[in-house]
Amino acid sequence: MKLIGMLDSPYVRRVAISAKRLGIALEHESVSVFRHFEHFQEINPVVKAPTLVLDDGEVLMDSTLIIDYLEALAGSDRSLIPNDIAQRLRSLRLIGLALAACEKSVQLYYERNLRPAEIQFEPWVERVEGQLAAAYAALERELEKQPLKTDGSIEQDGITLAVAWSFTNLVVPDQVDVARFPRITAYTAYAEGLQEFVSTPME
Ligand SMILES: N[C@@H](CCC(=O)N[C@@H](CS)C(=O)NCC(=O)O)C(=O)O
Repeated sequence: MKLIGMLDSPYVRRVAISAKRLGIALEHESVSVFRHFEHFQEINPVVKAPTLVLDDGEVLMDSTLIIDYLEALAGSDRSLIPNDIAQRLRSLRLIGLALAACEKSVQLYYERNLRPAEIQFEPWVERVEGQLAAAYAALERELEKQPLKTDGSIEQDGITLAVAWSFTNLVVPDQVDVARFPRITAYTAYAEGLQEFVSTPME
């Protein structure tokens, strides 16, 4: 199976890291949705990263759906989502918040880098900035209530949180005041030191 997309996409990176953690080998092709638009279109006409091309040529997109498929291939004993219903709920809540942070960071990045300055719409930018800050504030509170383990293990909530924070710091660093989010910062430093993260650098 081949994973298509650049690792500077948090969505591509969470799939690549999850696959390693699940013990599933994926080939990786760094194709940009912008610089290699036409080549990407040949693989997936919708041009969404990540795209997973299965061995029979079937094409799957959306990081959460791809991870769901990889989870099923790996089997429930390797799952990165807790089975216990209360822990599962918390994990899904963290993942949802981290994915919202990814989405808002992407929107700010696109607004700043794709839309000409003269037609930028400040109320929209402020709205997105507020949503991004709210997502990280909620995540910081969640880590205060119940820290994620830093014993060498990591699950989908930790993967998505760390990937999101690293991505936000890369593309909209002015949006993240590290002093306001000490737990997220410390957890991300832990995660970025794990072998699966080190071997999957943002390009
Ligand atoms: N919900 C999707 C979001 C994927 C996404 O928006 N990826 C961006 C790259 S970071 C992309 O494909 N952008 C090109 C476009 O939307 O036209 C997921 O989880 O995979």
